[in-house]
Amino acid sequence: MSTMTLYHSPASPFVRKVLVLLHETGQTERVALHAVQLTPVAPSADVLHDNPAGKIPALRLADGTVLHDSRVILDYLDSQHVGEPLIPTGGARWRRLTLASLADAVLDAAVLLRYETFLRPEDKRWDQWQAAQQEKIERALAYFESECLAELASRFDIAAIGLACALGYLDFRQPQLGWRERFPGLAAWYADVSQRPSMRDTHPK
Ligand SMILES: N[C@@H](CCC(=O)N[C@@H](CS)C(=O)NCC(=O)O)C(=O)O
Repeated sequence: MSTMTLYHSPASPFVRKVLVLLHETGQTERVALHAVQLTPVAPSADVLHDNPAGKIPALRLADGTVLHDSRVILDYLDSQHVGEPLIPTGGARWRRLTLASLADAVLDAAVLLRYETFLRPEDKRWDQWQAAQQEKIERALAYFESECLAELASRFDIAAIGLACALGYLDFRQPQLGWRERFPGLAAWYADVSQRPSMRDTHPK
């Protein structure tokens, strides 16, 4: 039976990270989804009630406590299962959290780019700002490609979940970036992890 409620949109890559972790740790049944639609300029009243920042994901626990953002929620949910933690507790912890943070930086830039092109009126757009967000994405992916392939392949943990959701979001919202051609190692890794049930069941739409 569900004891927690997750504010959810099937397009949100930050929400997807939570869903993938729930799936990977066998906790899907514990969380009910509360569908919302929101943008920075059209917030959801329900979300605002529970998260003054107006952002998803936010997770309401059985006792009414609300957790946000995705990093906090992942940390909490990872403490709620008996399997091997997806946020390592040993020496690898800080490295893996740092890689997860870099994956989140890709997502932040990609979500901002999406808002810039989808929400901002055309006469107010700023090409240089868009280019700078795109460069952030490219620098981060170049680092993952040149430094992290073996680490990523070693375990589908917090870092790998973050990057997989980020690459899935680029495919969904920024396909014109053509990241696969420039980062073939990441493309091969992503093709592999995309087959996991947790990734297949949470495809953005
Ligand atoms: N750092 C946050 C980012 C969450 C985020 O930006 N979510 C987007 C949806 S993908 C959102 O709620 N946007 C609405 C807004 O920015 O007001 C997290 O990790 O949860």
